[in-house]
Amino acid sequence: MPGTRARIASPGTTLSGMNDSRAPAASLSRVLLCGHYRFPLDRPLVMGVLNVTPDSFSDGGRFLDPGAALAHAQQMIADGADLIDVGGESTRPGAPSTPGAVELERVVPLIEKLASFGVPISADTRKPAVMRAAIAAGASMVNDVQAARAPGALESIAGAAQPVALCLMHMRGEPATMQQAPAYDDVVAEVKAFLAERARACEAAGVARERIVVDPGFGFGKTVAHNLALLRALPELVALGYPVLAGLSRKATIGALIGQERGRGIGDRLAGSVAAALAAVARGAAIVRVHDVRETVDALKVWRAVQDSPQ
Ligand code: 7PJ
Repeated sequence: MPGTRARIASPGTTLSGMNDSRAPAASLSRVLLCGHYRFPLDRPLVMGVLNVTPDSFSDGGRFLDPGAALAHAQQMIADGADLIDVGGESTRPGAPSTPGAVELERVVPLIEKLASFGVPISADTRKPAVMRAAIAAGASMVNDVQAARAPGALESIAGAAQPVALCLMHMRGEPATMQQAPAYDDVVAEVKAFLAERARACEAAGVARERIVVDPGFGFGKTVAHNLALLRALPELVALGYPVLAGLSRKATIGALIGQERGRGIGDRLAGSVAAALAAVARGAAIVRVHDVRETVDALKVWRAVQDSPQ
């Protein structure tokens, strides 16, 4: 089986390796342009999470030290991460917002160093000033849990000197209050309509279609039932024609499904998280955002071997 990163193509590489028998309709984007990287989307990609915050729900405080953050990124890349997502603001439920200056200080020097590690670096931020600084520091992607709705966000991305990819995530409300009784008439239809509208707005602003990723935002203003409905209906989001990113790793829904009440901690969500990642790629997710890269990459290799085996 080809190595994970062997498929990261450089500028100008063609879509060799596409499996025609499984090629989707022409309207679906089968390539993701990410800074100067080009991913043929013929296999699911793994995005490793690197939180440089004191308070993120699962790894808060662990990677505030720059040396520890770089070492962790290096390990995730060695384990097969295709992208690294760097976040300097916790968006866990109940989290207060982080001042822009603090976020900048946390992520920009780190992105400058990570930009030469050989995989695209994504900046997980909602703030236009942080987006601009991250792109200038070498980020290849902006991952915005607010789907570029902040005033100036879209302009910062579409107008960047270096074209970047953009992940548009659905979130109902604000992190501080989003888990207080979230309600939808039809969660799948509402999330789908929101993502379609945001993607159209981004294209209208000048972001190329091949640079747009959409994400239902598991856990962002959603109950366990909402998350399960979205996961089950992921093919409906895939049908929008943009690569879908799924982030379920270590989230509260995993805890709820495995029986968190038995006193099990967040570190105990590994197997459940891997199962959720597999469920997502089986329904067409192009990228899974995970904390446990090595285990997820292993699971995906097994899944792909089954998918690709002759009938
Ligand atoms: C997500 C994210 C997600 C995208 C977080 C955590 C919680 N970005 N940022 N999708 N979750 N695109 O670290 O798991 O699901 S923050």
